[in-house]
Amino acid sequence: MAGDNPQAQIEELLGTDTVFRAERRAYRPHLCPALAGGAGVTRPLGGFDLEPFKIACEQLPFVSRNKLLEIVPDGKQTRPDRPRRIGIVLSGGPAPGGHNVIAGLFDAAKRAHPDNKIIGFLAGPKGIITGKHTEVTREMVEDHLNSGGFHMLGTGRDKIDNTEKMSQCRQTCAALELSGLVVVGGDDSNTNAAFLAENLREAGTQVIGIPKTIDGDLQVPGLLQVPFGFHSACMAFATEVGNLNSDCKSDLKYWHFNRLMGRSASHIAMEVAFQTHPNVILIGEEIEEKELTIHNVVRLIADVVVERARMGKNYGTILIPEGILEFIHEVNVLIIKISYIIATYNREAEEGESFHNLSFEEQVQLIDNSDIWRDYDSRVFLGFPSLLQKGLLLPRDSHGNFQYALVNTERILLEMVATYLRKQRAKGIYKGTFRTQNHYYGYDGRGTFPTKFDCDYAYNLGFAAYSLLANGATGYMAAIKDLHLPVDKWQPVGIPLAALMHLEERKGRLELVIQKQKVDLESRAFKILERERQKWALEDCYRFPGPIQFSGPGAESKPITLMLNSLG
Ligand code: FBP
Repeated sequence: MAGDNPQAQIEELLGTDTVFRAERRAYRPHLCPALAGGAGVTRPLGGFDLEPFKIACEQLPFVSRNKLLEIVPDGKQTRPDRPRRIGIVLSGGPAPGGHNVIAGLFDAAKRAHPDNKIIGFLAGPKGIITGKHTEVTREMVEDHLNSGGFHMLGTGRDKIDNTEKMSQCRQTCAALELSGLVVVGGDDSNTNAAFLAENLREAGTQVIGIPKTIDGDLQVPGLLQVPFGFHSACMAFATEVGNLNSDCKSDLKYWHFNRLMGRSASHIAMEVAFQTHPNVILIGEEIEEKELTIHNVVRLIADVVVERARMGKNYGTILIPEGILEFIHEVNVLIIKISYIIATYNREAEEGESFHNLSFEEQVQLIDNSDIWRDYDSRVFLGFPSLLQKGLLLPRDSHGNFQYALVNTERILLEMVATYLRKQRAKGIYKGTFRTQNHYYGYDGRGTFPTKFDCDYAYNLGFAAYSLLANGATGYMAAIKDLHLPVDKWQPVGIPLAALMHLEERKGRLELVIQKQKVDLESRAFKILERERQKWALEDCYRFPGPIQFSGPGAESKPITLMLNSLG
């Protein structure tokens, strides 16, 4: 403490630099053998089927010729003949570990040549379009090492989706004399990376993508098990759900409805379920396969509530992936149709007009008048609770995606379950009490401090990106293979971006984008979940993972899903 001086004591108590952050800054991420000596060299890697679709070959004629690469140690430690200037952009939602990608890229670049420079674009892809940038310094890197968020540079969701924006990016890269550009992002951002690689080739700027997203849906079988950020966000959500398990088991009076971020796929919900053993866990992909309606989903939850009430247990925890609506067929059809109607209206609207300037009644009217809207659609729409109707009309994001994060799905389901239980009570089937709390975990977990796994992983990705650039690669995603093994067995690779792309409906049109990976219902992890959750429903098998650990044995944890799927 600062002696007897009260003012100095106050400053010390309220200082923004906590002991916790200082301890984190002191940690040096571990590098895998291929990168420990500095940037590695690349060589072809066989054994994986990565043929791009014809449409990818047509739209990306140059980068679609890329073949899978592995990065191995550089025995000769070759230096580049001239210093490199490399840009980096953080794109999409924040994910814990982003700062370590920058640190890895910076350290690899400086090790290769002291005059190498890293240029950080500000506020996401818009920074490239407008040329807003800053030079990344050693101080910035040290200050942000092993910390959460993307605040060193900021982020954004701008799409480089027309020739004008592409030419602005080309001008920026040329003006800054960038020989390389690293795009840290999810499926949409890596789609940007593929098109940038194709278009900046002649200008001499190579482009490498980095797999980031807490959603966990950027995966390539056998090569990329999980993107960085997923583990940390899941652990942050699991801490909260574990605490609620503890509360509901103590107070015995609430059902906690928890919606978990993660956009469409249910990877996060599944991982948090393994971490916490809730009473009910919904998996979107399973709901889709079983063709459940929203009323079936309500029944699924209510049946557990009724059964537990018979056992005198009027409490529990429920996990709801935020993207569940996409997997309920009758809801998804409406999402797709409404997205198309909104996109068409906005495209044809006069300057200053937009679908979302209309009143709710006008929006419904407009939808009703559309050629693609059937009477059946109206009947389904009008049968939904008003919260769901309003949710379906919410604005789409800049890529045309439905914004699941904005819909209170947990409240919608909670209210529908309550209505159903009232009917069951009237019939004498349900005699329990149904007191509820609803929660949404999303932005909090996205901004958490990274786990040690994500710190090491993201730092290796930064090194891998530099290695790919130094070897002349462009149109690749840097990845680390065999993440379930210790760091000294990790294998960095370069995955051709074009081979990951397929056609998807965006803003009412088919577009070539990186394909998201949903939960595989045949995977080992899902089969285990299917078995275990029956026990979790009625018995109280709650698991309390506690906060993210950075020292001690708990610090070495990895995603349970990843570990289960890699069991022999
Ligand atoms: P990325 O795909 O860019 O990583 O973003 C993931 C995510 O956090 C989703 O889980 C969530 O649905 C969405 O972003 C929220 O977006 P926004 O930040 O625009 O509210």
